[in-house]
Amino acid sequence: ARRTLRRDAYERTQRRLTTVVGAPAVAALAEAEPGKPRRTVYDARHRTDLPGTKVRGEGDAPGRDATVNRAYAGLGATFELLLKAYSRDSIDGHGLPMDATVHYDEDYNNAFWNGEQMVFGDGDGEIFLDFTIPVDVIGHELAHGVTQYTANLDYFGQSGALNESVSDVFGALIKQYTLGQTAEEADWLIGAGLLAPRVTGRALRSMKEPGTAYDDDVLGKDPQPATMDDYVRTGRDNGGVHINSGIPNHAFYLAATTLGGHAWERAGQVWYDVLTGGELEQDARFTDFATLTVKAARARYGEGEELRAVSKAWERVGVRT
Ligand code: ASN
Ligand code: ZN
Repeated sequence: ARRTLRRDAYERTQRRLTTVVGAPAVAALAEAEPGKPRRTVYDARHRTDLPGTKVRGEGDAPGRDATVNRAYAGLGATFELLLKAYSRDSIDGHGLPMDATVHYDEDYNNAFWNGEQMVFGDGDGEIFLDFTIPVDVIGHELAHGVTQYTANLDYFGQSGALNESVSDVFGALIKQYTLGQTAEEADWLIGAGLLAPRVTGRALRSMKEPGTAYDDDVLGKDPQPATMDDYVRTGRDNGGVHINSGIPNHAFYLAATTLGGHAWERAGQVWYDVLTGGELEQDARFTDFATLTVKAARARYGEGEELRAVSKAWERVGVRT
């Protein structure tokens, strides 16, 4: 039922967008202070009405609730990476206010982007802790917003796995940017610090070694493949969107670590160019995305190591370019 609600909100946003696109005057009006985030954090107080009660607005001092402060900081870090690395003004590129609700529902074991805002559960404490703990999870949900306003990849099958992967890629980049890490220093985990102490595992996913993030009695084993040889055909999870995302995730990891240095700079730029460049179709398959990354690497950096690293990365995960 919740997924349906989320889907409805998402589609409402899609319809609203159609009326806004082509009206640059409206977008311009919204840009009160370009280059500055406009964050609001709400508290759902363990209920499910959104957005809930406003508890921290832009420029407000930190309060006593660490969850609120983490959400606020995570939105800020995401805004900063988008602006500094890609000259993008917020999620929509036009200064969209960033809203997040924390303490959603009781023992809620997830976080999501509902088409308009981020929503974070506290976890049940048995399997998951507070979903605002990993900054890459905050970045992941915000990146769903960026995807919605750009390539708008269909959330099913390979395009859905690409949608998920793009969120993991930019989630990981936000963490690395925040910590000032190079590709070789990064852990390439999504959701480190989120698993409750009794769960046997390190994180939700590993971009470095998909399929090894956890192996637990309750959660089972991390089902992610790293290459096309292990692609999972399933009807669950919208056709395995959180499963097969391991393949493009690993391709990004390979490209970024081959290049070295800050992953958001060259590998991240190539992925960002594909996501926002207007050529990626909503129903794109892995090979479509891969081909566009090769084209984007060549367009931005010429016939050099970037092009070679990107091509080789896809070859190693078994995706044709
Ligand atoms: N946290 C999940 C995600 O962003 C929530 C979901 O919709 N499956 O992909
Ligand atoms: Zn996601």
